[in-house]
Amino acid sequence: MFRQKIFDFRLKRLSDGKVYPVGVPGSVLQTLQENGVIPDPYVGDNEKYALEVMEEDFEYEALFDCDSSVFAAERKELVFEGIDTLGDVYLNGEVILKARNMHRTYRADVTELIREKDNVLKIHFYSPLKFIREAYNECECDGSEDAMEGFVHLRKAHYMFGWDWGPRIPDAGLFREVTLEGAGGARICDVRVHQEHAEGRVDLTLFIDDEKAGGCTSCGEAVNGRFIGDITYEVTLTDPFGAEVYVGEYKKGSAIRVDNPMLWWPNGFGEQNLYTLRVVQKTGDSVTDEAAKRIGLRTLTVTRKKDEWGESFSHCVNGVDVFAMGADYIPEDNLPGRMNTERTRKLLADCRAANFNSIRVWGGGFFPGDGFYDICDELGLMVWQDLMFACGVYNLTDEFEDNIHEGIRDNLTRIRDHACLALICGNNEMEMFVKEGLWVKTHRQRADYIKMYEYLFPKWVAEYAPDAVYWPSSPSSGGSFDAPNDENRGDVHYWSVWHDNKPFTEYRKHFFRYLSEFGFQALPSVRTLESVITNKEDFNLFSYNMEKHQRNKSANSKIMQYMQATFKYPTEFDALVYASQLLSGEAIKYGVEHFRRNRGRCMGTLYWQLNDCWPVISWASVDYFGRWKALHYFAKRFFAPVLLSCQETSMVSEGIEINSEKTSFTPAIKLNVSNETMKDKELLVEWELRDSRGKEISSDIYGIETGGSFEVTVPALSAVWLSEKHLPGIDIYSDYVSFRAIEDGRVISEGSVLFVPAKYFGFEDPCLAVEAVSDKELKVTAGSFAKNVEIRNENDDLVLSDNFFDMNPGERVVEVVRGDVTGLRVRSVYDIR
Ligand code: BMA
Repeated sequence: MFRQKIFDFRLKRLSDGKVYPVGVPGSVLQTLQENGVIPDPYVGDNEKYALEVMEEDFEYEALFDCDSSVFAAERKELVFEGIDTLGDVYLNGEVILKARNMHRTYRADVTELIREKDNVLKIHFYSPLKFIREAYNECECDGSEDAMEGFVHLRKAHYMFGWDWGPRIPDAGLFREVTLEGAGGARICDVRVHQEHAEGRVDLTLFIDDEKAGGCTSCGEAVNGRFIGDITYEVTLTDPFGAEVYVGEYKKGSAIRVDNPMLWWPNGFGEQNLYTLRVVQKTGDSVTDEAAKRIGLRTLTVTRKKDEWGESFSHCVNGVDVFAMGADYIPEDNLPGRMNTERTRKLLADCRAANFNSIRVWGGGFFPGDGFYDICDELGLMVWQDLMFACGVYNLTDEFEDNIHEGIRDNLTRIRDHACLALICGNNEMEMFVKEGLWVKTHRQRADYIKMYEYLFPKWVAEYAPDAVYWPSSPSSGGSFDAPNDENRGDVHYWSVWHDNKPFTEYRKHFFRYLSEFGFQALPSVRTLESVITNKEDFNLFSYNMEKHQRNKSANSKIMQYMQATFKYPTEFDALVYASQLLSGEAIKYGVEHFRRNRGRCMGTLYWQLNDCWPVISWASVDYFGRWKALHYFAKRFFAPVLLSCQETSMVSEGIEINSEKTSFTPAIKLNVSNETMKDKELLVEWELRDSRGKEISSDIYGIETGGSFEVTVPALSAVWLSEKHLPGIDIYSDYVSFRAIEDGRVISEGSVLFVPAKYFGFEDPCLAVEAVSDKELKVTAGSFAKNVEIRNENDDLVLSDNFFDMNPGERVVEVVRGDVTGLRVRSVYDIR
């Protein structure tokens, strides 16, 4: 097999005939912006110019000669990894394909058309806006009001038409590579690996060129999915250290045995061992094709067992039920050509750094590239993969069915052998919404829901990814409109904290089996906002340009409402950013800690959302530029493999307000250690009551126990409660409890709790100071108790080993993970005023 990349394209704007060089991957809008034709669509309200442009049609053109090796090959195919979206493709004047689906890999046999020299590859891109408008006029199918009317009709990532965190910028172009392939009489279309695990061994069966995958329309008679003629396969399997564990000819149906397999585990449970499988195809004596893939030896299923609460739901890896910890992933850019593996690697490495073991690819974007899954394999992130259907009712015509079938087949065959693949999910939120009748206009649409997600999709998954788990929707209890968001079964999206304005404490009333969405918005760093809001006057939460970067219409008022419940009014914009980030961190922490304390009943928390597709106020914990918001540091702490947390009885947990008739309650703490590792843990747990200066309060002041230190054994994969301590008579307005878990002399988890909202607590000025001890280490000092200490640099792009942490008076050293140490600043909750 010979391959030649076609990348030298030019973009023609048909309305004025102007021509620009365009990168592949790349796009129309990216090119127009780079050439100064349109302003940066992310700045101010510039998205309107980008949107206007997308009313037009565009043309891509590449002139190329064939590499002699490709040209000499018997069969030639053009492969398009990503066409966005409506493109008629011509080679040397003849139509070779009509692309209508962004979620597809297109192949066209060009053996007859290709010339040795001067080939002309042309793609006519039609306006996606015109298309959805006309389609909607013909058939009123509805979906999320944040996206443009008619978006459901086009197999193009939904978020590009707008979302409650995304702009309306439906770009067009080639967002992935184009390759010309030249093959001999035979080629490998596809290799699927099936694993059978037994005690001390794994048997691998290969399905080479599986005809059913359907991805090889052009293989022709020569191969056609069977071992025919004198085609043979040689297989090499190498272990994670590069040692060959199998080399030999492969006979269809036989098994490759791996003794003493090195298993693949998600982050926190073991190694991410990856084997490499190489398949060499020979026709007679000559090598006609080769394929390679990395696989992890593991079983990865979902455990659903009836129990006293309902039915469990957890990922089961190599027979072990694990607690999923992570977040929901959206596409990393609104201009998809700008995404690349390097950016993705940085983002996913930041997930691992925050102790994630899971990630959910949300269904309103597009399937990530191969690099994403490779990195998840390497980092040990289990992938919950939605199929690309979200918040919309679809018109299931025969044509639509064929189109989505091809898209699902292409992607499942591409990703199915990845170790990280934990689950394939039919859609985002549609079982729940169709049941409620949201966006549903006809009985037929309700019937089509079942046909798509509960008949066609499971059938296609069984065909193209038979070893993967299929789950009909997120959330779901298993399908058939049977209480999709039931808290006692399946997965749940819980939004009452936030969308329904419920206090953080509301999480504690629930014991979800697996929470796949819950979230809380925060502003990104001022530095991030400065990239899109250029006028100083606009640095006001409710200004026109700020609200252009806040796409959830009631979100700013929610931020302010929760702010009022928790902090003093932040008079400076920069303090507002900080306080809003703390709120988001506290909210999700409140939830995750509670769910981890109830490990067993609860087995997963994926918060909404990991990342952003442009600079915006959103639920993300890492912003568009990769800056960590407070939530990401909070996540690192609340997803720690061993977590010491405190369920406090406070004014907040008791729902008491200062002007309530009843204001008395007995403050209390109940500590819990959750151990999400495979090892039993011997820990020393300490706690003490302290005053607002951070001084330990001795037991005779209130005549109660005011501290303790004890050894605890926490079995692997369990959560253990320590006995509750009542603290009657303490001064809730100035006393707090500080606690920590110590393993082998090292603090591995710590925190503090207040008994009143932070706004009423009598913080003393902690006189914080920070200095760089070296390029790699910073030292912070506090004169008294400091809550949520944040250290920043000039560019606000520091990533530290810890940040936004609570500090008793004294010193603390943190490591610099990235960013330089110039212009250091430090603040704490004391500064929200
Ligand atoms: C969820 C998601 C998204 C949305 C988010 C915040 O339910 O599935 O559709 O962005 O809520 O509202």
